[in-house]
Amino acid sequence: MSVPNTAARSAETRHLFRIINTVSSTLDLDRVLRAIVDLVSDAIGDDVILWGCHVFCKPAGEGWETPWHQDGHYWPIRPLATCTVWVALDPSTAANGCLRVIPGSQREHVLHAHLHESRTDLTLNQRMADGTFDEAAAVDIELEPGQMSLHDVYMIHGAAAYTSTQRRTGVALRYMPSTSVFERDLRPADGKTGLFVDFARRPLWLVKGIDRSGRNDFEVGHRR
Ligand code: NI
Repeated sequence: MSVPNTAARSAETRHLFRIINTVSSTLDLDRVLRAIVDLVSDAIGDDVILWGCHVFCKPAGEGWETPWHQDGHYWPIRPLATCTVWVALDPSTAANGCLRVIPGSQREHVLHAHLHESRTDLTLNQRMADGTFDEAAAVDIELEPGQMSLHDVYMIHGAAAYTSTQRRTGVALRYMPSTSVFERDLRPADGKTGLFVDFARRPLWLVKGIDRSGRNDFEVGHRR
């Protein structure tokens, strides 16, 4: 996410609250979320844990580039597995820096080396080395508000910088199969994003099936 100035940030916050109020008052969210979990199940199996939810908001004219990367580089889930659901709240197009993916790059389940990037106008400071994949194969994932895409933890993806007047907002829901374990003590060695993420206190929700691993903790991080 880019970091807008204070006035822009408060305007974006008000905008997000308006969206959330509108969505929650006009949709049967429970039904929608169950339908999403069923789609995720098709990809990762019948036992599903929700472990993350991020709102991304790139204000008009302030969209930093997200360098090519694989999410698995950053996350303490072993065996590594996650399906991300990206739900568009604004139009997400090539013109305003939509998600770009390298089709099929997830198939071999290989995490490629990432290099430190010293540029400060990026949303991540690690990027894949040049020559490790064919950028010409990239596909733009263009979405209308309410549409969504799913991508695997190994998929190579990124987003171009843009100066469009169209804001781009979306919600990313992160789901893992319960055959994997959210290892709270694990600090992915190279996962330096520049942002502090407290994996030790991250709450988990079992949203379908049972905890197949028997090792995931569904108490930590929840408010009582
Ligand atoms: Ni990513």
